Amino acid sequence: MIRNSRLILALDVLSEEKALSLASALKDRIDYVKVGYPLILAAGLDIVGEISSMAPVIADLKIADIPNTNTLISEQVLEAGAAGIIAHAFAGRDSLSACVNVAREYGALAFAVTEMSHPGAVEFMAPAAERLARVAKECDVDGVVAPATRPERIRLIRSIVGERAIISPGVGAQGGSPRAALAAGADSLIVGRSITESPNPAASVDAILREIQ
Ligand code: NUP
Repeated sequence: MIRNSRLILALDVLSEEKALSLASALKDRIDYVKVGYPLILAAGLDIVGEISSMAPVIADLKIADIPNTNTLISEQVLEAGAAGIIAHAFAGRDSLSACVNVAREYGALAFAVTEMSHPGAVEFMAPAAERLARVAKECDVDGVVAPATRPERIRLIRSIVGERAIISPGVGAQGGSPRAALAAGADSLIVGRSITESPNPAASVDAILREIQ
């Protein structure tokens, strides 16, 4: 099932039926399905287990609370079947470590956000991104999230996190180039709307795969 496509499908749709049909149609072309608040709030936490039966799920809850609450959130979503979680690094070492510790207990992956992909991230996150990347490394995350919209930032974050995975959202709908993000050092691309809103999602995935392989 895992094809090492370097593609993570962001499934930000609001219908369980649409989510399951997209996951089923695309599962052999992608490495992970990323689900977040939109789908989990709309369809319920069980959607994590349902999609996990087709492809491993990364739960993008951008966990950013006190350590105890982070532990409880991580446990809930990993118990539901997620293979990975995404937390914010800005809540600090203790909060991020809480997520990493729970991920280890479940044999799951833990990712930390260093700098987000949207324009507003340059206000507060970009100036702190290098420190956030160092915190992520010190907390022994498996990987970090860095912006495909600003490949030069991926390059910088790569110089800090070394061999750890970099997963990058922001291609397609947010304007980033898949090839530029990978050339800058991203390991995998997180792609949502340019696939999920396409009239032919499988063809859209194939077009991205052709572009990056
Ligand atoms: O910095 C980030 N930017 C971003 O877009 C961190 C994220 N986790 N994301 C998520 O990636 C976002 O919430 C969405 O699920 C996906 C990008 O989707 P799209 O812009 O390709 O539709």
